Amino acid sequence: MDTTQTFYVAGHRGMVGSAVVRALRRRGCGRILTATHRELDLTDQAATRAWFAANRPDVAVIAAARVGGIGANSAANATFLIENLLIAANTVEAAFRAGVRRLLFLGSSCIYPRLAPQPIPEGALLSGPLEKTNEGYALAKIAGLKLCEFYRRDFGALYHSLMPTNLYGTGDNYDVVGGHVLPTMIRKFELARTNGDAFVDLWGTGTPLREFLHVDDLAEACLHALDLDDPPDLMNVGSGREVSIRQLAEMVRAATGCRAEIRWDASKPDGTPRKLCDSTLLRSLGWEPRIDLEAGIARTVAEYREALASGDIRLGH
Ligand code: GFB
Repeated sequence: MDTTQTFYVAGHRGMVGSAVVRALRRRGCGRILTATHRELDLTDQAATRAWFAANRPDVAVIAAARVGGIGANSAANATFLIENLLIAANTVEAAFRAGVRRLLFLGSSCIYPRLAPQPIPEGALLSGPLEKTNEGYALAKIAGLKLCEFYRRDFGALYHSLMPTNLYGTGDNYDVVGGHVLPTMIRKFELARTNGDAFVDLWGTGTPLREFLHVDDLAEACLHALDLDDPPDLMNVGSGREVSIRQLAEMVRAATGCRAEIRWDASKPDGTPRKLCDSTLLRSLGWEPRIDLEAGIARTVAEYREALASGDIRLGH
């Protein structure tokens, strides 16, 4: 990677974008452009075109998205589809018009069919029906990765994508209604511990299997992908380790020191039964995850406590 290039990280205030900015700085990249939502609304095509034309980065990393856990997604498929579709279409098109040489688009492992073979290879894309709880988000991300593939094929632009598994870590959103499962569990167990509650209510049956990756491992994967001269159009990024939601709950409870009993609310959705990425392709190109789940959870609990104490924490959208 040429560290003298100008990088634009879309979504730099989010968990993924902020991790990418930190990783670029660690690499010695000095010219990193960012724009807050107020400065640039990526769902606005004219504004996005104008921003790219004025700033002309060499490389763009598209980590901006409306994201959320199973609750947020299943309640708002229309919003997740339209906002993420606009962000993908506007950034890819505006980047190309402005001569951006390289673009890395970030998606999610929910692009794959609900009942894809496990671990899920990249080739499973579009081979079956999607999980209904996040169909809107998945469709937008499929459109985004296909846009990159087609701009590369049709116009020779070096635009490519990574599809991370379930992420967690520094700067996560601790919204107990709309958030992802891991930060939500941290918040629920911490609240129960400090309130002395007897029970913590979790969703579903606890039987679904999920794979978790620390966001700093994903950020290194992004830099790794950007280092490749001829990257595959699409690569999965996962830790390779699967845990059940029930196991995850026990791990988070232990990490917080909470003694409350877990109650499972089976009226809430389980979502897809299993979602383990096959990350052989990226691993064969030299990337590997470094943060194991126990250590990552311990670190995230400590960061949650610090963020809560300082008031610098996201508890909703
Ligand atoms: O991270 P999460 O919300 O989303 O995890 P997905 C959902 C799983 O955790 C389900 C269980 O099996 C839930 O039943 N769960 C248990 C809980 N307790 C809780 C809780 O208190 N809160 C939450 N949120 N879940 C998301 C997609 O799917 O994965 C997104 O909706 C994205 O689009 C993301 O792709 C990576 O893993 O099911």
